[in-house]
Amino acid sequence: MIWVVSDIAPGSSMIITVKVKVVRDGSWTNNLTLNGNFTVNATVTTVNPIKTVNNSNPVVGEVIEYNLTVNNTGSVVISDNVTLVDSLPDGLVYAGDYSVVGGKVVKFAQSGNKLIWVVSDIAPGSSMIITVKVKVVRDGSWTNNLTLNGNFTVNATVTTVHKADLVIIKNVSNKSPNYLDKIAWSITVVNLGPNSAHDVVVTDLLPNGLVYLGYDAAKGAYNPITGLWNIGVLNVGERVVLTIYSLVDVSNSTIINLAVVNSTTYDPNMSNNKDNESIVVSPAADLEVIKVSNVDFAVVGDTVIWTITVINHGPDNATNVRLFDLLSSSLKLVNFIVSRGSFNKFTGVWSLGELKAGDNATIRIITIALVSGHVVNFANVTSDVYDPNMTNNKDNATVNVINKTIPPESPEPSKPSKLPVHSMRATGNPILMVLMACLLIGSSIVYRRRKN
Ligand SMILES: [Ca+2]
Ligand SMILES: [Ca+2]
Repeated sequence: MIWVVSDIAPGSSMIITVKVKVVRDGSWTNNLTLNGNFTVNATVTTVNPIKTVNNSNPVVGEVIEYNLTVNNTGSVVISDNVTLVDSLPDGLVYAGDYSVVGGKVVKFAQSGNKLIWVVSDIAPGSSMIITVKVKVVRDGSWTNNLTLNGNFTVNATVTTVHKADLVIIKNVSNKSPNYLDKIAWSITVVNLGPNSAHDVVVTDLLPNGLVYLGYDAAKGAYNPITGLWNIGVLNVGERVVLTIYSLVDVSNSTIINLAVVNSTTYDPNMSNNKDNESIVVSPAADLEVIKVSNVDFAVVGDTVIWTITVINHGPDNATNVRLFDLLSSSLKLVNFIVSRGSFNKFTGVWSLGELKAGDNATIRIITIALVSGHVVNFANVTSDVYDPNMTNNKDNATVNVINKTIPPESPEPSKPSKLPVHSMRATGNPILMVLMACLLIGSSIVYRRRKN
């Protein structure tokens, strides 16, 4: 800007007042030159506010520190009062403490969410730093504005990290159950903090080979279809347990059961959010014995044939199958026929070897009844493979043997046909029977005549 002036009276001054606008922070020296010789200047100093925070990712409840810095970038001391207004957003509250380095606080006031400092005495080239403590009270992203003299505004933003380290532990009541055993799985979830965890969900779907029976949970509900256990909020230090009851419906296999915990709250350590437990199920074979005799009644000296069938109902092959059938001393072994394996007539052990699932085998033992009475013959089967149902592993058959020389007791009316026919020959009187029959027929004829 150039002015050409004149008419300045002796002893008086001419004053030109010119308005300029400060467009950048800094220290600006403005030179005035008169006729190209005299140069005078004036320097204006601007202040440069800066706002920083010591932790831009705090958690709720944490006290964080903001540094409000006012730099004097000029060459003169800032002696005018400078007003700093710090506007705290919803999620932050003043923690009741601040400290100052450099400069002087003329006044401090708190008005609502605003913290107001009036400061001065900031030396050139130095800074005044106000460190103010605020507490994070709500989750969110919070921008904190600092305004200097109503003009300059700077800000710092914090985004809360609400975090909770969840841990899941899975156990099983029996790591090596048998086929059709009932086992219980326990899933424990713990919140190690530092915050409560929200929308906590465990995924634990029973794998194939396990039949769901029911569950127990002190908190939340388990859905066996989706495998989701909705826990909801889990507070710091809180521990919850889910027990899932199941039936082992598979054999000869290993089952791995996985459980995973998740939450909408940030988890700083995901390595402990899943756990699995496995079970090893041995092979199983349900063997059944069926023993029958060819007769229910016999006379001493008669032949009695015992047929014993061993069935493997599976689900797996049975190995080293042995049937124990030691004959009663009332019987004399005549012969035997096996569909497989070998029978030791002295020990009464029929060794079948392997019996595949669904297969069956038969032994027929031919005997002679030696003495009268109830002759009971037991058979019992075992194998090296687990049998889930031992109630059908033994069977017996009974034959009533009567002596030829002793008259029979009155035959039971319900089972007359069971009596051997030839026993009548030993004790009955055919002539008497014929006479009685004639008498019955005669009386019947008389009765009919009277009716007519
Ligand atoms: Ca975790
Ligand atoms: Ca069985």
